Amino acid sequence: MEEMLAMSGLNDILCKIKDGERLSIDDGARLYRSSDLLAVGYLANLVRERINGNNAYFIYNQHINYSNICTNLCKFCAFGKDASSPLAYEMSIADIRKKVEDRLDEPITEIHMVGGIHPELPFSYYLDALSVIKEVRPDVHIQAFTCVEIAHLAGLAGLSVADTLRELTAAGLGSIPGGGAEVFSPRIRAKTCEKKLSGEGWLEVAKTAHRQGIRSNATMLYGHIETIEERLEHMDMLRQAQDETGGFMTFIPLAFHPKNTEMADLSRSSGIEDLKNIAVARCFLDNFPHVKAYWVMIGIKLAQVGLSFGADDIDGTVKEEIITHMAGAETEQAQARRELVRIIREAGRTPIERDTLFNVIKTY
Ligand code: V47
Repeated sequence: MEEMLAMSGLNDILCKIKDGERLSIDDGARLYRSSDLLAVGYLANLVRERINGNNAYFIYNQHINYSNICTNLCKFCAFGKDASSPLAYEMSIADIRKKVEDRLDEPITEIHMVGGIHPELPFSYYLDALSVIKEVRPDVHIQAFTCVEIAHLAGLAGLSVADTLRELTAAGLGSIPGGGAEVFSPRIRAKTCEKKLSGEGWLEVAKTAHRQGIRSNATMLYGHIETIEERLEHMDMLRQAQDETGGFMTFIPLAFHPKNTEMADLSRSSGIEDLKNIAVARCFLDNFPHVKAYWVMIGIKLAQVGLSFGADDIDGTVKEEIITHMAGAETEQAQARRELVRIIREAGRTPIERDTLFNVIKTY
């Protein structure tokens, strides 16, 4: 394989990876532009196995999207709706309670809760949403509200981000999911999500959380109008933030789904693109402990292959996913735990059910 790498012109990157040397943006661009997918995957697998051995993680989780009403209305999003849309919805606190109660017989350890930037819900709604989940299911870890939502909540509360996070944590927030990062480039934000919190703003919320001991994830939405360099600059900003705080757990490349969005003329990403985004991220983000192949977006079969291309996590059981399915995802709504275990085993990895913070629940 290493002879193959010499042939693919990536030998110097192999040496850097073996020596634990950080890759430059230029190295990352060469990996993206290489036509030798197996060579790129081999490099990513070296990093993956150095950091995570043969482990492949999953979680038993539940998604709750409390409302799709959103004032940002990003061009790549099919989920967010104006309040006047017939497709707009908003859960009451009683609805959220019912969602949690309905699945009390399942061994769910994490509730992932995000929504849009709602123009009217008060700060108390978000505190009550957290509290009611904890009341019904006290042991569950709540991973909720993207950095974009948290900046909005701080505005609603009239508090600093740090104090807002203190209030949210007191009500039950455990950690922060990686959404809302998109691509940090101001060019991409101006063209696709001009009303959204800036990339710097997103990073500032994440770093503030980390300084308080709140862990978070990071995403990158790829496969629309961004360039390879913009992807790498995005990851470079994440890598620098991680050097400062060490608070990120997982990086999740998100494959753009165009259906029902204002960018519906674009095509879906290819399997090669999906695997390259996982692999380049694994090589480039040397200080991120985990890289996730999110099966909801790339399908369970490609997520399985992703476990040999740098990914060590495939997210979880999920069951009710709206954001990607509104945008045309044809993947399942849920995966049974035994199915996740089976596909990980078949990939030759050790299936590990984890909690949100990567404590081991069970090794299969
Ligand atoms: O922030 C929106 C993205 C994100 C589309 O932290 C789209 O573990 C593809 O962040 N096509 C929400 N993507 C999902 C998310 C997430 C999911 C699972 C796990 C974690 C985690 C985070 O989805 C949004 C946005 O970046 N998104 N529209 C679309 N059409």
